[in-house]
Amino acid sequence: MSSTWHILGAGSLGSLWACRLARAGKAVRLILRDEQRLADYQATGTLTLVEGEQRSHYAIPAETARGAGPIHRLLVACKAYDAAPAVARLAPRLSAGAELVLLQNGLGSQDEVAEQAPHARCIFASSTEGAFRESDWQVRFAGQGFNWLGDPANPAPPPWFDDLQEAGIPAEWRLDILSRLWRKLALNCAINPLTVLHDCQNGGLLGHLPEVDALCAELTVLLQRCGQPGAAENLQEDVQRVILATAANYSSMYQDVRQRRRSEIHYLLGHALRTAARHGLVLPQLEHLHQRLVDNLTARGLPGT
Ligand code: NAD
Ligand code: KPL
Repeated sequence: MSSTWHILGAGSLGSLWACRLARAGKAVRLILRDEQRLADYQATGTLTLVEGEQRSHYAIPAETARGAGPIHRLLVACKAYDAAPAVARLAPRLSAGAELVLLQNGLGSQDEVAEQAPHARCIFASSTEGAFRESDWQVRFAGQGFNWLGDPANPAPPPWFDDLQEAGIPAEWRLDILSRLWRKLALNCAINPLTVLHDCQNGGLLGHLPEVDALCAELTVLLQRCGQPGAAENLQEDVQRVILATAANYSSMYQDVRQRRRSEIHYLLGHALRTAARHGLVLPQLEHLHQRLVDNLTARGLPGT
């Protein structure tokens, strides 16, 4: 089986992973959105990774979904709302037993992707690394972090897992990946929407702690009810710890909204509320937060889903 890493989405995280894998000598191919993006990339010919003052250039081959040849290993590095449609376009090229690594934040997109690729193995990832695009085809590695990977359907790590260490991508294989993704989702639900509504850095929420605590209380009930008691433990303390540790940062949702990009609300707060509804739970604080956020996004002319 080919050991090529196909990278779907050459945005911030996709480029960060592609450059590090290429630097370690792994075979990497980018899959770009359309012929226009491919022509743009080919005019430049390289991806640039910026780390501090250092700039490294990698001539990684690229194609579109219409390229030829089977795909055995695919890193899905699109936003959560783009992941399933992007994988659907590639479905005819996925080999039997193909492995997909899903980098999306939040929950819900992983199941949407699995529906489009029923014969593939879907490996879920939760990342705290930070990267952003300085310009087209140039990504800055902005925050050291970590990656947890796991497969809720199969405890065995994939045979290529050591590629990550060889590429300097910090990663651990976890049997409790769903718990990690739920915990991150809960942190994001307690922090990110409020930073948009109060127009503040994460640290600005120290002035709104009763509101944060009320959300944490409902998120704790939800996590316990939906079979994720581990993700519920000490949530309120952890949220306050993250607010303090990231006080000077703007949340990812704040940045999306500021840059007039669609947010991933559907896979964060939206997923929390859909799960609550399935369990017959009424969570008034979270529902009110969701409504305020949708109103806020709509008033800015941004999608509320
Ligand atoms: P991004 O917007 O920078 O990159 C996504 C890329 O996917 C874009 O280049 C877009 O053109 C491309 N894309 C969309 N549809 C496509 C298609 N059909 N075919 C090919 N390419 C397609 O997003 P990002 O910041 O890298 O985030 C990706 C995911 O990782 C998100 O769910 C995000 O929440 C999560 N995440 C990001 C960071 C970070 O620091 N950037 C950190 C942790 C988690
Ligand atoms: O993950 C985050 C984000 O901004 O998306 C933190 C920093 C934890 C805030 O929720």
